[in-house]
Amino acid sequence: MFTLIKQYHAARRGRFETVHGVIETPVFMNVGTAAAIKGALTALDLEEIGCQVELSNTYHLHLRPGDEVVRDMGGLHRFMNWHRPILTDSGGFQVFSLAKLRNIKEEGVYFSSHIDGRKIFMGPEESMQIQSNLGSTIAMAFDECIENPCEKEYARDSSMRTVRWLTRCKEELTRLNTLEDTINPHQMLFGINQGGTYDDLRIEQMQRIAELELDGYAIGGLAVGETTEEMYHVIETVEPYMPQNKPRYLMGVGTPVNILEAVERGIDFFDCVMPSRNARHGTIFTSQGIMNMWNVKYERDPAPLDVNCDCPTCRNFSRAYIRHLFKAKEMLAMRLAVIHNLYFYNHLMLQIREALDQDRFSSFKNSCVDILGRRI
Ligand code: PRF
Ligand code: ZN
Repeated sequence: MFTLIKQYHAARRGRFETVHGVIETPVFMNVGTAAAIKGALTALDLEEIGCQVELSNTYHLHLRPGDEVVRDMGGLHRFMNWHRPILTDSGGFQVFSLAKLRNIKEEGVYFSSHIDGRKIFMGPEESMQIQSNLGSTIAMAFDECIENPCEKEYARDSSMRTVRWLTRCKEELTRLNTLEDTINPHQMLFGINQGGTYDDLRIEQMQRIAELELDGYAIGGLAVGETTEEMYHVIETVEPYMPQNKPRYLMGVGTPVNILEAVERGIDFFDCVMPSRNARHGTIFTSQGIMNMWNVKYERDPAPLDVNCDCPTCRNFSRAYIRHLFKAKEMLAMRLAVIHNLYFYNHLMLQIREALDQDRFSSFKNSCVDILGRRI
C-alpha cells in the first residue's frame, strides 16, 4: 500500500508498504544486475550505505545462473542474503540493449544471448514466470524500450503492443501468485509508460495502463537518446495522468540533478548505474561537486573523498590512499569508491525526504542544483 505523507506542488513524500518492509519515498534503488553490486559489494554493505531497495535483472539472472536455480535456492532474497525489498526489471530493456539478433513479434521477442549466442524467447508470460521464480518484491512489466528519436508510427505500434503485453503480464502474474509453491505470493506488478517523445502517445498509453489498477507505474523509454529538456517535458506531460495513489518510477535515471528535477515533477522511485559505474572509473560525487580521483592534485591529500560524508569510506580513508589504489589497479579502489557514491545517492534521497517533510524542498533543490553539477 502507498501512502502520501506530504505534497509540495507535484513533488511527493510517501511510504510504500511491502511484504519485505517499508520503502520511504522518494527512493533510489541500488543496482545489482546479476544479484551482485558491481565493485564487490555484498548485501551487508548495502545495509550499511542506507539502501532501501535492491534492483536486479530478469534477463541476466535467466541467462546465468538460471531463474530455476535461484528458485531452488529459496528465491533471490535468500540467494543474495538481502531481506529488504527487491525490484526486478523485466528484461524488456536488456533484451533491446544487450541481446543480439532480436526479432519482435506480437507474442514476444526472439533473441540470442549476449553470453553464448543461445537462442531464447521471452514474452510477457516468460518474464513473469522468471520474476516469479526470483520471488522479487516488485516485478516490472515486459515492455519494449524504443530509442529516441523514433518514427511516430513505430512509437505508436510499439507503445500499444506494450499495453497488450501488460494485460498479459497482469493475468500471468495473478495466476502465478496463487500457485502453491510460489516464492512470493504477494509479488507486485508495476506497468511501464512508453511512447517515445510524442506527448499524445505518452498520454494515451498512460491512460490505458492506469485502467489496469497496478501496484505502481513507471516511465520507461527515457534517457535513451533524447535531450534532458525533452526528458523533463515527457515527465511533466505524463505525470497528470499517473494515478496519485500509486508509486511512480522513472527508469534508469540519472544524475543527482536529474533526480531532484524529477522529484519536483512527481517521481518517487529511481534507479541508475551512474553512481556505481562512475565510481569504478574514479568519478566521485561529493557535496561540493564531482571529482576525478585520477587528478594529481589528490596525490598527497589527507582529506576524505567528501568532508560532509559519513560513509565507511570517508570515515576511514583519505583521497591520497584511494587515488593510490586506483593507480595501482587494486580492486579495493573500486569497492571504496562504489561504497561512497552509493552512500551519496542514498543520503541525497534522505535529504530530499527530510526537505519534503519540513516544507523546504524548493530551497533544498535550488541549493543542490547549483553545486552538484560542478566539477571540482
Ligand atoms: N524499460 C525497462 N527497463 C528500463 C527502461 C525501460 O524503458 C529504461 C529506460 N531508461 C531503463 N530501464 N523495462
Ligand atoms: Zn563517503
